[in-house]
Amino acid sequence: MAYKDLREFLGVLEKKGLLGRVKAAVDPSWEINGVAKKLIDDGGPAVLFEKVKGHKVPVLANLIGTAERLSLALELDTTDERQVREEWLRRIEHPIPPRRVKTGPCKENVLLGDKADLNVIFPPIIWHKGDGGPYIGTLGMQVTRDPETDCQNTGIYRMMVRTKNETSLYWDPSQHGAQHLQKWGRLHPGKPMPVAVAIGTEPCYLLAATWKFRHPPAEEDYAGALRKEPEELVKCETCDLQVPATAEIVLEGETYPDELKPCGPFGEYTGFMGDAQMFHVFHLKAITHRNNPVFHGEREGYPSEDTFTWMRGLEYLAYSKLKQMAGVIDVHMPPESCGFMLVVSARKLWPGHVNEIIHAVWGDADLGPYFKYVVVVDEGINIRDPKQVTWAIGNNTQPDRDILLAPRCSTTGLDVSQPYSKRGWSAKCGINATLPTEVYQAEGTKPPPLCDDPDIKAKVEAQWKKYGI
Ligand SMILES: Cc1cc2nc3c(=O)[nH]c(=O)nc-3n(C[C@H](O)[C@H](O)[C@H](O)COP(=O)(O)O)c2cc1C
Ligand SMILES: [Mn+2]
Repeated sequence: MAYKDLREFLGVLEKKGLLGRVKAAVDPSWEINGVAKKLIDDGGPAVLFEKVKGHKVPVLANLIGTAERLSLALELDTTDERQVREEWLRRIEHPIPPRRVKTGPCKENVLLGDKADLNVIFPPIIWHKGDGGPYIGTLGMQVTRDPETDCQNTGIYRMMVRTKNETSLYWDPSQHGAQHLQKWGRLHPGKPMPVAVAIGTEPCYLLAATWKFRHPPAEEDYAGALRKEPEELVKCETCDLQVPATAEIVLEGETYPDELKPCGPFGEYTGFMGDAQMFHVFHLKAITHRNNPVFHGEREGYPSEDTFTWMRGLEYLAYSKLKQMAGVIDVHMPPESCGFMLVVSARKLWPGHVNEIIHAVWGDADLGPYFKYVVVVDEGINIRDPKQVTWAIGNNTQPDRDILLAPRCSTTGLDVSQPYSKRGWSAKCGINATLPTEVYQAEGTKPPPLCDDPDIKAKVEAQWKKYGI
């Protein structure tokens, strides 16, 4: 049975000893940041800060901060990365439409117009020293509707509190929410577009909001697929957007296509501080929330929960696309590369095949902007073991032959390898770290075999006791 809401999931985590409750009062200006960072570094539990100094709403952080909790969110009992990935991809093949309900717990309190005050509902958390202000979204899920197709979208886009009823809203231009606003501006010039924000939902809705799906259907249909039951949605008070009925908090508001204000700086998933930039603005019209709501947020920075949410999703997406190519066996995105590197395991089938695989990554609109480095290794190399990948690169490559450079491609604006004037642009590097069999073949020879025989290794291991070591 799917978790009906965030609270039920927290109950399961608590029973398993995977939720810590902090009863001591914590300072939102630095202490939540510090504790969340230590927990992610140590592979610690999810954490509920019950008392935030000067505020009455408790804060939940580090919810999906380990492979075990990602697996539990999907009600699986394995932490084998490949099994979780297979199951994820199997489930999303069968989207389940949401069930529309008349009302739900998120309507227990309805605050309209002037009664809606962000400062009352959100503890002013500074997630990283140097942030430009308190951020609501890191884990706010923004719901919009495609003005052409009518299909809803949900994505996670940051919001910095500016006043009691105004936040910034940063969605990268490639994100679906931003594309909706761009279409809206064309179809309804000068008018604001409705935006709703759900905070604190059952975990599959959250996971769906981190994935780059093709639409229609909407993220709620994919969330239904992931939890294997329909998501229950309820209509907003001030517009016709539909949000999860059991969300802890829902913000309703609107955004103008041409209105930009400064937002940031903000600590980024790369581990660096991002700079302040001009972003869209969210104007609050209503807040609805459950009784005794929990605010769910996330410290970004590196490492962070992102490793187990959108970064896993990015790897799953790369896998689902590349496995359709002949010869591709597996892909892995080392989380410590922060989304910049993809390692591909492949069986070479023809001359030039490896370069085709590399170009396929860069040529894909969803993958290309992320992967600055694509490394292709032979199928015998364990792509999840950095030692084996480094061994392959060190031994198999000739830099002038096996490194492919592609200039003037795109990258995330958060890539600090470029100075601010060049952000968004990046060269790309492909490394063919497969054994160069074809080069030997061309001169009529074969590459040398490995000096350790797996048969001997297995025999020795099988009778290891005999040696008394
Ligand atoms: C914690 C977290 C914070 C994120 N913050 C942002 C953000 O501020 N802006 C943004 O464009 N994407 C952000 N993302 C990535 C998007 O949520 C992700 O790319 C998602 O696919 C967007 O939804 P869409 O594909 O429907 O546009 C964040 C993801 C997570 C997990
Ligand atoms: Mn989407």
